[in-house]
Amino acid sequence: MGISEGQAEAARFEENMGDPASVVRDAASQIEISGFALFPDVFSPAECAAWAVAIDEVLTNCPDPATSLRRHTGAIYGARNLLDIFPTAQTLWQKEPLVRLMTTLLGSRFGLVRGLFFDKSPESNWSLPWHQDLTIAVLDNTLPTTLFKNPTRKAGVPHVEAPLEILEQMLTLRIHLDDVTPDNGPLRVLAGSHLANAPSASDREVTILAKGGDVLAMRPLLYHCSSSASADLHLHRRIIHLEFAGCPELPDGYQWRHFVTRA
Ligand SMILES: O=C(O)CCC(=O)C(=O)O
Repeated sequence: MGISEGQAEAARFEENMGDPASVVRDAASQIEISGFALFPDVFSPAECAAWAVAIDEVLTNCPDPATSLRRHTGAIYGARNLLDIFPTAQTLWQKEPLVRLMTTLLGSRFGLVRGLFFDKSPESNWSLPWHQDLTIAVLDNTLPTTLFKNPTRKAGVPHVEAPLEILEQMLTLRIHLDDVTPDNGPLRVLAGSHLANAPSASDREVTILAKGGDVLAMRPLLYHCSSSASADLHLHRRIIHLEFAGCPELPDGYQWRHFVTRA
């Protein structure tokens, strides 16, 4: 039931594609209620293919194992610090309806604060349990604070768990470079769970199926998980994952590591 519901939502957006304002209005209200919305055909197959090749080249030549994440076989399954190693990620999102969506949900001062890359395939397979995305990348995570928690370093970059007030003003764009089918480890989300403290048994589970070029917008507080891809399938499931925040300033003297505004 989750799958057909996700497809119906995507079809509704497609019908409205002639009117960008109403596409964004519908998506913004869906995100407020359910925590996510899927935008079909934002990028072309040619753009997705070019980015997949360019990222693969960067990661293949990246000597840092904490940035270019690999299996012991050498297969790449993802990357941290995408904004540093693939600067195109700092600008590729600057198009409609994405900018209008972010302005609507985050306000006019929003900026891009972190980029990741995921590549799931039988050679680089993985699954993740239900979770929320709570950490942000900052310049210095050693400053005294009662608001930020659990300082860590990921690929050399200081991170902290952010307070709810900041996470509620964030939005993630997942740009699909490949089709996502029920068999290649789709993301599953619990609709509406971004509004609660914990997932509940009555939450509606939705499987996010997509075409290459589609963009999923989701709140980081939305509970999500994903299963492994089927072993007999040879499709990649590559995703550029970009996180945006509504406000350039952070409390307690903390600073975002990146805050990329639109040109
Ligand atoms: O792409 C996936 O399968 C899961 C990624 C994820 O859980 C995350 O972004 O936190």
